[in-house]
Amino acid sequence: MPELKSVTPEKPCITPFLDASSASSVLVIIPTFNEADNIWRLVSELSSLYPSIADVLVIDDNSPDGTRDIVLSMQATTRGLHIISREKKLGLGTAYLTGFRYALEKGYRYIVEMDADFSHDPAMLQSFFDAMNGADLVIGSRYMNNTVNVVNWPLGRLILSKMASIYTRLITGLPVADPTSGFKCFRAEVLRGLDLERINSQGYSFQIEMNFRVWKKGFTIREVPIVFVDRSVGKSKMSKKNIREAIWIVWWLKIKSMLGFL
Ligand SMILES: Nc1nc2c(ncn2[C@@H]2O[C@H](COP(=O)(O)OP(=O)(O)OP(=O)(O)O)[C@@H](O)[C@H]2O)c(=O)[nH]1
Ligand SMILES: [Mg+2]
Repeated sequence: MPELKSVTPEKPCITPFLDASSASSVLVIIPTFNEADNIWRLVSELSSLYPSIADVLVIDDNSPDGTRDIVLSMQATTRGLHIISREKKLGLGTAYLTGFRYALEKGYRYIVEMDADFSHDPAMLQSFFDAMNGADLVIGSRYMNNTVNVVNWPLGRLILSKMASIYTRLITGLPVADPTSGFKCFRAEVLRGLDLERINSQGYSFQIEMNFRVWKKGFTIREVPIVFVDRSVGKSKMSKKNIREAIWIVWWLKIKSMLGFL
């Protein structure tokens, strides 16, 4: 059994796959566009919760608010902090794909997706790591066991998200309670097993498409409960276009899969 690494005094043990004697095996990918008010605190919390276990990769799309400069200034004092700066806003899906390629190239074993706006609590990552034993993809779910763990969302937003989950399950059969969640952890083999070049959806559709492809390849998906808190700082970048895309993507995935083109 490898040496175990403590995270907080209350949680002395972390799951055995995270071997503290080797280099970081986890890469947390955080896409950012105008997250200057969040990124410093998020990176600080991650590096103090998971020292020497998880590296962080920020994918910034030339945020006018200076997000990139904050990350660059933290690099001198923060171990394992990386940044890829893209020239303009190119969308969430391509940001993650860029991060996935980086992770595979560098040999990380576990790859986390996480928003910068504190809707995803860094402390909850511990339960993802625990659940990775025996799973290929762990999804942080707001809607497990018929509960709704969402704080501060307007009712309309909540209904939309919940309906999207039901709709996705009904059309595609994907056995996931929260298919649009953007808080998740992949085993590297899963990303290697997918044809990432063929994925070009964005936003919610990107999450649905990734889950669907992972499921169709026969990988094991597990959900862990999370509490999703609406951002208190900064602006949402989700658009009506993202919602429209998610409506048709489920049919596109289903048809492609039925024809054997997935
Ligand atoms: N690099 C990059 N990051 C993006 C882009 N669009 C959104 N993001 C980031 O992706 C994460 C999720 O975006 P949000 O705007 O919070 O979207 P959301 O969480 O689905 O929606 P809200 O609940 O309204 O906040 C945040 O960290 C954003 O900064 C983009 O085009 N490029
Ligand atoms: Mg958000």
